[in-house]
Amino acid sequence: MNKIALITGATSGIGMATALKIAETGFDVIITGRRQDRLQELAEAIRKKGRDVLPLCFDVRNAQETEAAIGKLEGKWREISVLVNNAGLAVGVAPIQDGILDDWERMIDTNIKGLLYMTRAVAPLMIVRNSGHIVNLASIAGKEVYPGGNVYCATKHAVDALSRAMRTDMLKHHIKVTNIAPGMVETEFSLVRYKGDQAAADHVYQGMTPLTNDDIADTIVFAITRPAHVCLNDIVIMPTDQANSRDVNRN
Ligand code: NDP
Ligand code: 8X3
Repeated sequence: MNKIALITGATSGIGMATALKIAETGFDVIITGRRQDRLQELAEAIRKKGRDVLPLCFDVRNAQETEAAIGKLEGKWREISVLVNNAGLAVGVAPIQDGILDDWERMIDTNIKGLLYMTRAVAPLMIVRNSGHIVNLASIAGKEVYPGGNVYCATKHAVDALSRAMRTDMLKHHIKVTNIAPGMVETEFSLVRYKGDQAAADHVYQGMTPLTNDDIADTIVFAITRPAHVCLNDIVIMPTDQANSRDVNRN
């Protein structure tokens, strides 16, 4: 029987590329997100690769929806061996004194609470099988801070801390926890951050070569295909054109 991986936020960017690459590796996949049409399109693409796929449409900010979606899993779909906690977003770049409460709440509720709800729902399915791998999408924003990054950086610092904390809780259950901390990756991330302003989003990557979805998906596939006794704890992956959150080499 093929192994099962669950990827949150598979309707775009890193999550979509990861779902496709994990499927190519031989896993059957559970894909999640809020956009039903995109989940269906991705499910078709995965089926064409000869893999089984289960799309689940829900909002990770909603604890009840999250618990119900995982609680309803049947048969082989309960045997999740890899959970990729990828769903997340930045909203806005305002300095702290001008922060918009709704932006803050969306980031905190998705990036921290959503990741917690998913992990709480899925980890018991791994614990009964005494094995598994949780991959958390943190960020370079979880290692450093930058102007206007305030709450987004705080949520990713929380993910970084949770990865370390989860690793201690999961230790006796033989469950690996990998923290992935990318720099700039060109996805819909900046379009979401700038609330649909395409010119502002394009400006982020102007004159430099960012990472791609596939760069991160390849890294995740590498991490989850190491031998049972090997865990990659923390991976910082940057574009060659970016030294840290603030130093970017542009033409
Ligand atoms: P995208 O905007 O392209 O994708 C984000 C995904 O998250 C979408 O599939 C979206 O699906 C999902 N999502 C957002 N909110 C929710 C929610 N409430 N419930 C369920 N799903 C949700 O961005 P990326 O692929 O770039 O981002 C993926 C992760 O990588 C994020 O955690 C981000 O913080 C992190 N990251 C990104 C970097 C970058 O530069 N791009 C760098 C470092 C980390 P839908 O809207 O359908 O719900
Ligand atoms: C996304 C990377 O540098 O925009 O997490 O915060 S950054």
